Amino acid sequence: MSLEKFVKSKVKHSPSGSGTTSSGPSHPTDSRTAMSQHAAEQESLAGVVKFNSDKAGEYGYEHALVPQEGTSSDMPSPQTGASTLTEGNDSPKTGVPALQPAALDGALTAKRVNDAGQTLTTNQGVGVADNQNSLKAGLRGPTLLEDFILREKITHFDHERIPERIVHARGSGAHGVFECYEPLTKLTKAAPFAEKGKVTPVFVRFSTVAGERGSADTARDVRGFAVKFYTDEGNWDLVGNNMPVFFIQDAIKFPDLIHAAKPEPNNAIPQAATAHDTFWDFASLMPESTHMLMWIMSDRAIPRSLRMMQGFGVHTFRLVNADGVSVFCKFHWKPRLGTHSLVWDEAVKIAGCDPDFHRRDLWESIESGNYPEWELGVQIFTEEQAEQFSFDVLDATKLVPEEMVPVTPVGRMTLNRNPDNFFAETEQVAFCTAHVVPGIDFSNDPLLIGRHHSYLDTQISRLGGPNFHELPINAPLAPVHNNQRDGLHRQAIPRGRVSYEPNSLGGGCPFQAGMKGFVSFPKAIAENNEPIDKVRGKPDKFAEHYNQATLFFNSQTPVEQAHIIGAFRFELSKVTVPAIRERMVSGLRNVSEDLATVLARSLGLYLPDAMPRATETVPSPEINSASSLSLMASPGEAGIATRKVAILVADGMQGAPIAKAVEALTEAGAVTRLLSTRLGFVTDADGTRFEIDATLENTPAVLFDALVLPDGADAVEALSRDGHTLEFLKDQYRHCKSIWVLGESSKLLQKAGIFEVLPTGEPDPGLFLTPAAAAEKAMSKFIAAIGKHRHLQRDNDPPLI
Ligand code: HDE
Repeated sequence: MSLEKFVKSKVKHSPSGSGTTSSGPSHPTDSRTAMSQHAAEQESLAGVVKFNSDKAGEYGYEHALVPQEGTSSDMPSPQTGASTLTEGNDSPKTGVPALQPAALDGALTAKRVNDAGQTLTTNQGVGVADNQNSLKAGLRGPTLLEDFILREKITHFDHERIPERIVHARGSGAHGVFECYEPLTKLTKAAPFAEKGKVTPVFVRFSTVAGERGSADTARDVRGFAVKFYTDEGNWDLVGNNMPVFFIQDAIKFPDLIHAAKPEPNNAIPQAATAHDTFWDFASLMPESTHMLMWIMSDRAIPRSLRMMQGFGVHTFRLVNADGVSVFCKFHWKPRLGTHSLVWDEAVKIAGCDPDFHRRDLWESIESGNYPEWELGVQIFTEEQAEQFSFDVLDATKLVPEEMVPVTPVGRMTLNRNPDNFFAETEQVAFCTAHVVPGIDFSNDPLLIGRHHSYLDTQISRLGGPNFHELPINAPLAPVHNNQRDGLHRQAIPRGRVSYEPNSLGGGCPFQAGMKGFVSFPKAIAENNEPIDKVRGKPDKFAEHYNQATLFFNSQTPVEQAHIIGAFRFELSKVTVPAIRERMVSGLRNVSEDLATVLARSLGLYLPDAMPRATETVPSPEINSASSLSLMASPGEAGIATRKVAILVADGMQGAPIAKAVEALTEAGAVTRLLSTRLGFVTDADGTRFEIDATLENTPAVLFDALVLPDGADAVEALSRDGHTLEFLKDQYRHCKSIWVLGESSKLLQKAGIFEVLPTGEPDPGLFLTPAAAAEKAMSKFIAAIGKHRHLQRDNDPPLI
C-alpha cells in the first residue's frame, strides 16, 4: 500500500475541510468533524471543573498531616486525552494508541538485545556490507569523508566512556531477590515487608571508595554495599557500607574527606590507598573520624570476598507504619558465609596477580550456582530510648551495639543472576539515599540529609542529564506518571497536551496520591514552642569522639588487635611528615594506651601527650566490650563451599590420593585446581594422566584458601626445582591457610623452612602431614580445617616465614 493510501484509509477527514488550532466556537457542540468532536469533549471535560476544589485542602496543619488525594474526572472518550487526532494512524513504528494508562516498562526484557543469527548493521539499522575496509578513492587513495559507516563507528567509539563515580568508582554488581520472613506491618508499611514470603527484585553494587574505576579490588578501604529494591511502590535504595560508622558527622565535610583520601593532587599518587600524607593529616585533625579509622585499619577493610562481608545502612532511619507511628531503625546485612578477611600481605599480592579478585569471585560464584546470601536485620528503638543513650543516634560516627539493641532478622537476599552487560547495568545504576518508599523515612542525621542532594546531583553529570531514571537498570517496576518533561535523552513519550497540575484538560491526571503516596513523617522540630535558630553547628553529644573507638578495639580478639596495630604502622610509615604521625598517635592515646604505645615504638616515636579532647564531659559508655564487633563473631554456616584449593602435581606423583582429595573436596563444595609448572598433563606413578588447570606462575598461592602437596619422590623433586613451589608454600603458610602435606612432600616443607609445630611447641592446627596410606582418614580433618578459614595461631608479626 502506498503511504498516501495507508494514511487515507485510517484518518476520518472533516467534511468541511480542516479545523483550526488557534480559536474555537463559544459553545462547541459540533460533532461532524473529528476536530470539532474533540473540542466538544474537551469542553465537557473542562466544564465539569468549575473551580479547583482541592485548593482549600492545601492549607492548615491538619491537611499537612493528611494530604488529600487529588480529584479527577473520567474522560468522555479514550480519544479526549490524545496528543493528536492522528494517533490512530498507527504504523509499525508508532504502534497502536495506548488507550489504557501506560508507562515506560521498567522490566529489562524489552531492552535486551540478542544478535544471534543477525547481520551487522549501523545504528540506523542499515546493513554493513564490509566491516574490514573504510571507503577510499582507489585502493591506495585517501579515505572519503562520505564514509558514514566508518564515521559512525569511530564517533560512537570516541564517546564510549562516561565520567566515573567521584567516589565508589570501582564496583561490581548483580541481580537478585529479597524475600520477607514475616510481615513487618506493625513497624512499617514499606512494600517489601508487607507479607510473609513476599519477593522483591533487587540489584546490588559493591564497591571500594577511593580507587579509580580500574583500581585493584583488594585495596584497604571501606566497601560500598548499595541495594536497589524494585518494590511495587517504587524504588528503595539502601546505600550502605560494609562498616556501620563513617568518618565525618556532617555532609559539608565530605569533599574535604575525599580530597584528603584520593591521590594527592600534585602527582596523582597513590592509587586506591589511604597510606599517604594528606589522608592522615586530615584524619589526625578530625578526631571524630577515630572510630571509623579503627574499622578501616581492621581486617574488615580487606574482605576475603564481597560475599563474606556485612552491610550496614549506617545512618539511623525511621520505619513508619500505616497508622503513622514511627520507630528508629538501623539496617544490617549478615552474610550466610560469615565474615572473613584477607591478611594484608595477601591483599597486596592479590592486587598484583588478580586486581579483579572480588569481581571475579562474585561473578564465578553466581555463575556456578553458589548464590551469595545475606540476611537483613533491623535494630529497632524508639526516640525516647535513643534520648537515653550516651551517644547521639544522629551522629554517623557512632553505632548502636547489638548488645544494647538486638538485631532482628526480617528477610533474606539472594544474588542469583549476573548482569548481561557491565556498562548498561553496573556502571549506569544510579543509587540515591532519597529513593525511599512509603514506610521508610529519615532521621535528622546531617550526613544523611546531605547525601540526598549529592546522589541525585552527581548522576546529572555522570549519566548526562536529568533522565537517568529512565535508563533500564534504574527504571522502577512501579509505573511512573508525572509532569516532568524533556531534558537530554528523554525516552518517555507522554500522551496528551497536559504537563501541569492542576488541570482539567487531562481530567486532572495524574493527580496527587494523598495518603496513598509518600507522606514525610511529621517529626516535631521543637518541643513546647522552644525557639529554633537557624544555625551552623553540632549537638554537644557529637563532641565525644573516642568511647566507641575504644569499645571497638577492646572487642577485638588479640590477633585482630595485632592486625589493627600493623595496619596503623604500615599506613603511618608511608607518611612522610613525622609531625602527622605523632599527631595521629597522640589521638590514639585516647583510644587505647596499649595501641598508642606499641605504635609509637614501632614508628620510632617518643609517646606524645594524649590529644586534648573536644569535650570535658565524657559520658560513661553503656558497655565496654561487644563481641558482635569482632569478625570472629560470624563464622558462617556454609562449610567450605566455594573455597579454592590448590593441588600441586607433577610427573611421578602418587595419583590415587590426589584423585580422592579432588573428589572429597568437590563433594564438600570446594573448588579444586590442579597446578603444575606448565599446562598440559602430568602422569602419575601408575601411568594415569591428570590434566592441569593452571600454572604455578599464572595462579599464585594468594588466590587459594588451601593447599595439597602430593606424595611421590619424583614429583616432589620436580616441584622443588620450580621456585614458584616454595613461594607458593611459604605464602600459604604465612597467610595461615590449611596445608595438607602428603608423604614425601614433607621435604618441601623443610626446604621452605617451615616447622611442623608452632613456635610454642603446640601442634599447628592447619598443617597436616600424612603418610599416603592414611590419606583417606585425614581428609575430613583437612576439610574441617579449611572451614576455619585461617589458623591465626601461626600469625606472627613480623612473619615467621
Ligand atoms: Fe556516598 N556517594 N556519600 N556514602 N556512597 C556516592 O554517588 C556522598 C556516604 C556510598 O554503587 C556518590 O552515585 C556524600 C556514606 C555508596 O553506585 C556521591 C556523603 C555511605 C556509594 C556520594 C557520602 C556512603 C556512594 C558517588 C557524605 C555509607 C556507591 C557516585 C554526606 C552509608 C553507590 C554516586 C554505587 C556513592 C556522596 C557518605 C555509601 C558523590 C556527599 C555515609 C555505597 O553522590
